[in-house]
Amino acid sequence: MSEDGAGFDDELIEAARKRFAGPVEFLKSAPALEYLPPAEMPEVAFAGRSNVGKSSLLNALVGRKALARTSVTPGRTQELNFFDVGAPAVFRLVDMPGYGFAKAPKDIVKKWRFLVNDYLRGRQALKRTLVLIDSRHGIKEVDREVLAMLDKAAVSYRLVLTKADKVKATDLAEVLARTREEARKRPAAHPQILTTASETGMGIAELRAAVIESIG
Ligand SMILES: Nc1nc2c(ncn2[C@@H]2O[C@H](COP(=O)(O)OP(=O)(O)OP(=O)(O)O)[C@@H](O)[C@H]2O)c(=O)[nH]1
Ligand SMILES: [Mg+2]
Repeated sequence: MSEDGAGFDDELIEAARKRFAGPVEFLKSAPALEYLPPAEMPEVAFAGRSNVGKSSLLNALVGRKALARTSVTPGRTQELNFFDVGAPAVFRLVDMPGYGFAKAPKDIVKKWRFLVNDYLRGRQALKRTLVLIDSRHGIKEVDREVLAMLDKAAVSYRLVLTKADKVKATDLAEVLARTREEARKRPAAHPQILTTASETGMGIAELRAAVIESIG
C-alpha cells in the first residue's frame, strides 16, 4: 500500500514521472534567511526529525543517489538546500535541517530551529511542506510542536511516512491509521497520508504526483 484514500490519476502520475526524470539541479545552500534565493517560483519543502529520511526521499524523488547529502548520523543537513526542477526551472525542492536532534550543541539546534521555522512561516513561494514521519515511530511530541506551528501559520502540509521497508505490514497499517486519524484533526494537514520507502521505491511515484499537484 503506497497511498491512502483517493488515488492519483494515471495522467498525473505519468506527468510527474516525466518531470522528475528531467533536469534537476542543486541551486544553493542557505545557512541563514538572508541567503535565500529570490521567491520567484513555487517551492516544496522537506521537513521532519533528524534522520527521518528527508534527503534520501528527495534523492528518491529525482532518481539520483547523492544529489542531496545523506548520512547514518543525525544532523547531516545543516542549511536550507534548494534544488531547481526543470530547465528552465519550474519549481524548487527544499531540503531542510532536521529538528529534535538532542545531541547537537544547543546553540546550533536553536539556529536550525529558527531558520526552519522562519522559512516555513514566512515564505510566500512555499506551496506545500512535506512533513516526514518515521514509520517505526509514528508522530512524536517534537513533530506535534512543528505541526501546531504550521497549523497556526496556515502553512499547508502533508504527512509522509518514511522507511516503510523497516516495519512489518501489520505495524505499518497501524501507524498509518494512527497518523491518518491525527491528520484529520489538524486544520492545515492534507487528509491523505503517503507511505514511502526510499530504499525500495515504494510510494515514490505517488509522492511525485503529490508534489506536482501541490504546485499546480
Ligand atoms: N531502510 C531505509 N533506510 C532509509 C530510508 N530513507 C533513509 N534511510 C536511511 O536513514 C538515514 C538518514 O537518512 P537521511 O536522508 O540522511 O535523513 P535526513 O532526514 O535527511 O537527516 P538529517 O539531514 O540529518 O536531518 C540514512 O542512513 C539513510 O540511508 C528508507 O526508506 N529505508
Ligand atoms: Mg538531510
